[in-house]
Amino acid sequence: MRKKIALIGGGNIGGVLAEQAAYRELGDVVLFDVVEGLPQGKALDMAEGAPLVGTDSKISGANEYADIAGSDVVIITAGLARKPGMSRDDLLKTNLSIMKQVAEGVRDNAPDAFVIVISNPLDAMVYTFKEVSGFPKHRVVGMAGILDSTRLRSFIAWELGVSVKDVTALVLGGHGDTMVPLVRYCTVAGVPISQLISPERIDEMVERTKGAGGEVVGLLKTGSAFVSPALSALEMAEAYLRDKKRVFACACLCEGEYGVDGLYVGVPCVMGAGGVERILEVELDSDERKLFEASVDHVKELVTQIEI
Ligand code: TXD
Repeated sequence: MRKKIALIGGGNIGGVLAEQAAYRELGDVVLFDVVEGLPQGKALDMAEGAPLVGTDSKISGANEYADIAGSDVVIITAGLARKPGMSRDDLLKTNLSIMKQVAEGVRDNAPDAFVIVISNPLDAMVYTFKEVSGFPKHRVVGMAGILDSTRLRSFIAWELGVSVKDVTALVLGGHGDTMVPLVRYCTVAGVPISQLISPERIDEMVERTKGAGGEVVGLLKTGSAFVSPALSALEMAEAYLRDKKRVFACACLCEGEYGVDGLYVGVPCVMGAGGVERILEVELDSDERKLFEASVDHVKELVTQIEI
């Protein structure tokens, strides 16, 4: 019996999620959107291409929440994306009302699902989903740090001309300009990057990581990054579905960890069949702690604007 994956939001990221989830046979895929025909058209196109990939995953489009019934995994991209000049926080008001609607639909139709929230402003959206749905914290997580860490991994690999496979990086905190790339924990095959790259270049890569989302928005002009966010969320979904015990930076509900209580913030966690199975508390030096606390304060300020 194949698993069932519901994708709430059939836009740029939703389309890549559907295609990759089905073509990797992670499960049967239901692509949901409020726009009539959009999810159905995308799903039909992907399904017709299946023989070329050899997948037997079913791919369907839906405009009714009843069609996501019994989903094992729900990935949420519903909401507006940024345009040039917009911050992620500018999306709060519009996407907040969308997220409340989505949370009710998922709560009522897929009450046992593991939920990955992607919509921005991420830290506020995942918090909203948790509050409205009432799902347990291990089954509600935000996709952000894994993408930010992946972007930094790419910049390090390009700088040194090494395989991306041998680069690790860790970015914690809120998913915005206050995110905290932990340079001390970035390595190439275990070698700290401080032994391989000058401090000046490391600072430039850290700044590029913080601005990486905006850099793509500025180039696309009509929307934001969609392939790397989709691939990041699929790593998380696969870790859950295949009980892989992967360690990612994700927006998790902290209840005392890192001195944070009652907020979703990007922290390293172990992801497996139990969802967010545990949060790993890594040591932060005084500078890193200061940056992390400033990032948490920004998330706090954003969340105070939410009325559930
Ligand atoms: O790292 C991250 N978390 C970010 C997240 C990385 C990149 C993009 N980030 C955010 O994801 C972005 O700022 C947006 O808030 C979401 C989705 O981005 P995407 O690029 O996929 O946006 P699109 O292409 O506009 O798709 C959004 C879809 C669109 O088809 C709408 O019709 C649909 O959402 N939508 C809804 N679906 C379901 N239910 C409701 N109410 C609804 N409203 C709009």
